[in-house]
Amino acid sequence: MQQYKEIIFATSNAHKVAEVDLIFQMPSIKLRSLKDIKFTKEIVEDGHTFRENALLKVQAIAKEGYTNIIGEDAGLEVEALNGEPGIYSARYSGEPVNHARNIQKLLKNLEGATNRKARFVSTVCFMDEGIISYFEGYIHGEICMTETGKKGFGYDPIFKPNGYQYTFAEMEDQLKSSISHRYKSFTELAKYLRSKNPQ
Ligand code: ITT
Repeated sequence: MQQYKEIIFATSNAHKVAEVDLIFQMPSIKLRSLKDIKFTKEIVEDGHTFRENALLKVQAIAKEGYTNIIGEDAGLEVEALNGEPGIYSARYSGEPVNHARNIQKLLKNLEGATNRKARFVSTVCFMDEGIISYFEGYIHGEICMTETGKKGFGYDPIFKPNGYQYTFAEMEDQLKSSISHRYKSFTELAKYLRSKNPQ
């Protein structure tokens, strides 16, 4: 039976690592980040979908000789903007990545819009000795008129999930990590791993 002792999480985003540490409670698995394996090259994310970009992250690390790898591509889709910024969420307002500028651009593009519905998407790609599987997670909510809160990252200060009166950036880390798009995709991955490796 396959044992998953060590899995590389192909991300350089420390917030994602912290969130996944809260979500992914599997004692038999040690998640190692790119920082842990001292991988510092840039991974070019030029795919056309979340899946393609998640796979590119996995492939970049597979080239280094690792076999069990997670890549996640995530983003925000705004209904009134036809799904923008989507896969371009990180670089919505250009290079270098700047979350404050991205938020300003999004709020400007939504000026006057009555439909402020949006969703976060998380697509996880897992490579397991060459076998590729994908897991998706979504959370629906709306884009606020202004920024509120200092926690989290990215668009968190302007995203209010449905059923809550405050933004992701105002929530305790534990709460965001129990309802988010990332919670859903990584919980699906955890189920898959448990089914292959009962504890
Ligand atoms: P890696 O590629 O190294 O994993 P990244 O931050 O570049 O890290 P993504 O390519 O998945 O990650 O970028 C997605 C962007 O979408 C990210 O920069 C944020 O702007 C936004 N985003 C994704 N998840 C988010 C979340 O939980 N809260 C707020 N914004 C998020």
